Amino acid sequence: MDEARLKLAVQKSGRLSDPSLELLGRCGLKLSRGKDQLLGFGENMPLDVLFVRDDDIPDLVEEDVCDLGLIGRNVLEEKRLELAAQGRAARFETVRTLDFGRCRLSLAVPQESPWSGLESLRGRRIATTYPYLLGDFLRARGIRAEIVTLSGAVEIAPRLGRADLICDLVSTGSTLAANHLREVETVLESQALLIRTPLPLAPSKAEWMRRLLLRIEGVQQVRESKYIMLHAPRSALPDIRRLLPGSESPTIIPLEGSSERVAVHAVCRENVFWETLESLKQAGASALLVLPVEKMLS
Ligand code: PRT
Ligand code: ZN
Repeated sequence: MDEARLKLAVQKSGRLSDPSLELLGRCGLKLSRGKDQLLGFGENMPLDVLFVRDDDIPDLVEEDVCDLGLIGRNVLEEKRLELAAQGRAARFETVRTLDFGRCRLSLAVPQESPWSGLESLRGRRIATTYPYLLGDFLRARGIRAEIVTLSGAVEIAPRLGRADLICDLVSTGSTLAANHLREVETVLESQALLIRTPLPLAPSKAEWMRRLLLRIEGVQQVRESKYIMLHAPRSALPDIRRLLPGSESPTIIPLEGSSERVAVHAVCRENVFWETLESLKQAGASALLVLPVEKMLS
């Protein structure tokens, strides 16, 4: 592989694949990739993407095969604890928290099982694919329970008699409901992260990493940001400024033929909801217009 190009590990096929590629696309990356090819070549940036199983991503960054990786916090923290158990410190750093892949690692008991807090865990068998995270959670709370490590299909373990309860990832909760399980406690909140090797990079790579991070920041800001335009009487400006969500200093433009009314333009770094528009209207605003923001660089 070319040493002058950044290498980024991304999940090949799974829940993180599409949002990861979408993020890179929004950062301007054009990737050429043959069908089923493991390596995508960045046509317009010195950045190549390696497509792998998500579980391999921390190792690839650890072992310097890749400079960067997009990975769920759950997988990363499990790996960190696994390395710690072997007396090794992890050699990856989190550089950005991303706004996709949200889920939580939770404890769930069979619907009819009584639950009176963490005490109910003592001496029970808990099935999971995250033995290190669960072990750490139990240790920190002084609870002794048996961890049953499985490689998948955790949600059916109680029905099969292999465990009393489970510790698994949840997003909507419909898998738990379908398996007559009830979520009782969160072990870890998770979302996708961008990780990097802690090793220093060659200057050209470091420069592209810096640019990529700035673009990711821009993409994240834009998702929430809106451009808002409205007309208002000058006297209402203090109220209107208070109501504009997450905006710094709006632009005030005089309106032709009126000394009393002005146009207000502002970038709001939060979503603008109907309630906000209604309050603005009540404060005296008219001709309200909310536009999406395409790109942003500050
Ligand atoms: O093949 P590979 O090893 O790469 O993929 P994988 O099967 O290990 O992972 P994948 O694609 O299922 O998930 C990748 C990452 O997505 C996870 O490590 C999490 O960081 C994140 N993520 C977000 C989730 C979920 N949401 C999620 N709901 N990962 C798994 N689930 C599963 C969960 O295990 C359970 O079976 O979905 C089910 C529950 O979903 P709900 O919506 O019914 O609650
Ligand atoms: Zn996996």
